[in-house]
Amino acid sequence: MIANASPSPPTARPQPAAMETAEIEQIDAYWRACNYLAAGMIYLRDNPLLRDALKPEHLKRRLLGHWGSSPGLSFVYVHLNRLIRLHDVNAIFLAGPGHGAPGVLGPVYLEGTYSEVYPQKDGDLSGLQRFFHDFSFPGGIGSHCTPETPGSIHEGGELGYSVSHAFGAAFDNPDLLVTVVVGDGEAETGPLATAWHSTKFLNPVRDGAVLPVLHLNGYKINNPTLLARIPHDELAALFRGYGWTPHFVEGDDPATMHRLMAQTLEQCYADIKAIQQDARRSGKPVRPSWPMIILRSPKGWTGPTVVDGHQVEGTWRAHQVPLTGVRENPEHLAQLVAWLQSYRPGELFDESGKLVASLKALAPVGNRRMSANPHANGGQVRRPLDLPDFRTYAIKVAHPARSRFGNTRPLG
Ligand SMILES: Cc1ncc(C[n+]2csc(CCOP(=O)(O)OP(=O)(O)O)c2C)c(N)n1
Repeated sequence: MIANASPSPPTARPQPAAMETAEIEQIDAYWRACNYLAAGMIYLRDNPLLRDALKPEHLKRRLLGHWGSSPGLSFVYVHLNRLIRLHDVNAIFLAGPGHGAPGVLGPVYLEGTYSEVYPQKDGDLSGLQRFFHDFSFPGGIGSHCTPETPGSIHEGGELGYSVSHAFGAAFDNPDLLVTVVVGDGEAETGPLATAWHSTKFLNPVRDGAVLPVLHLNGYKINNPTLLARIPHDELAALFRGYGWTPHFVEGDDPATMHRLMAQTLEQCYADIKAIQQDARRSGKPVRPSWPMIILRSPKGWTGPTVVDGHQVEGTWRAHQVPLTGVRENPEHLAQLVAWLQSYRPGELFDESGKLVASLKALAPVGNRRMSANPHANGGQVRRPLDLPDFRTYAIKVAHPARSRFGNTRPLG
């Protein structure tokens, strides 16, 4: 276990500058594109950019996928993109709630990696149609962050292992920032609750860093979550007790949340760099209090607010498919159109169906894209295993049945 750091206060640094309004509008437009794709994946099999009036035959017969988690996941993703561009960060992204894959697949598609790996889903209109059509479709794209998802090393199907996987990726990887979104439902599993302690084994001299974003959207399928219900101070104290420094990003107004998230991420990144620089300069593997983010945002953020008189946004009803029966119910169909159009796809995609150039420029390029990072794409970072000849470890037995040897030590 790593020794505790001395209680000296961290060096004071200037606060990161607040985002300008124009930049907020840009990042919000990129996030709208992500949300449009997430909803499109769940509902549409044709007419991907609503260039024709939406008809029942354009819709999937079986609606599958999880909307509720998706806007929060892509919110974190687009802000990490900004951090990567600003500071040339070597980062990867793990989605604990891997069922929210639409919120990850969207940004992965928008940054071009999806089309590079699967050229039949290139970034134009027909590629987009195939991308939507194939999501959660037999033989198509998995409904979770399956291993085929570029940049995914954590599927998130069985909840509970995201933080352990994140630390596994950071150990012995000094340059890597592993960001991991943890669902508040997932956080109630035994494996996840214990994994918060992993900082006790993280050596800032030799290992990379893990930046968890605990996503308090309040519900785990149909039930409220514990961490979203306890008082603020108790929640902060809990994470301080685990050895983290929690930073809160809370609200539902997109512009305010963009500003706050950008500032918080920059603060956390600066703290991580300072911890690593101090440790690497002194060579002392002390255990600091690492930063983490607690993101409290509505479940199904920006989705349908009320359906059939019931509140959906911000409740358990947003977990999976927030509007059902859209092929049969004209009112729901109209509501789906209004929802999709609320992202203003006409402003986000050009004539050919590609993301407009001004937004494309917001993603990192090449291997700095989290979806293209070699650390998160199978087989790209390989070293041959050190496999000595096992025969040389055989025990010489002079007299059978008269000598005693243990097996575990030579095997080890
Ligand atoms: C170990 C385990 N238990 C139960 C489930 C079923 N399950 C799928 S999603 C979900 C709710 C997850 O809630 P949360 O982690 O908060 O994610 P979000 O609310 O963002 O969807 C549950 C219980 C599961 N996938 N894995």
